[in-house]
Amino acid sequence: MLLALLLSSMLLQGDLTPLAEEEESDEVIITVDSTNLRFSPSSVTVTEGDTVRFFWSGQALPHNAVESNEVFDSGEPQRNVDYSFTFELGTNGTYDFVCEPHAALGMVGQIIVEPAPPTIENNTTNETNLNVSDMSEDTLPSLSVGLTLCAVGASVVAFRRDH
Ligand SMILES: [Cu+2]
Repeated sequence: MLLALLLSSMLLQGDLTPLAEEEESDEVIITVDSTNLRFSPSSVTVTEGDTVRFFWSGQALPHNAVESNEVFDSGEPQRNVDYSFTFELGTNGTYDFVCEPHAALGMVGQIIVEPAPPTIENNTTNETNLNVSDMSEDTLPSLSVGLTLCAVGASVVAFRRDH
């Protein structure tokens, strides 16, 4: 019984999690580490729709972040930079970038953009969102059916043991 309940709640969470993630748009911050000559982190993996923010302030040296194919460019090297770039849908791929003044010293980085999870058509999404609010009503019947089956099974086992 307890196991069935646990399994049911795990399944429920499994159903809800992808929906929650779909609406999230994350921001990943890349800064400069204490050596003054490295991006930190120098390699990140994001998902389409996410924003990468190059952020540092009060640096000893001026830095920038320029993508190899000029996909993004934070501009002139500066000690204070706050530059954001959002990877829109369809931009999945690998992006190499450098700090121009320090590229030769190894101040380089890489951003891997993974495809966004398959999107549901707008109509379907709305329906799904509606269903989430009605989730308790929708899932309770199936939950009780499952529990009833478990109870029947348990009593059959008990019956056999008794006889
Ligand atoms: Cu630099």
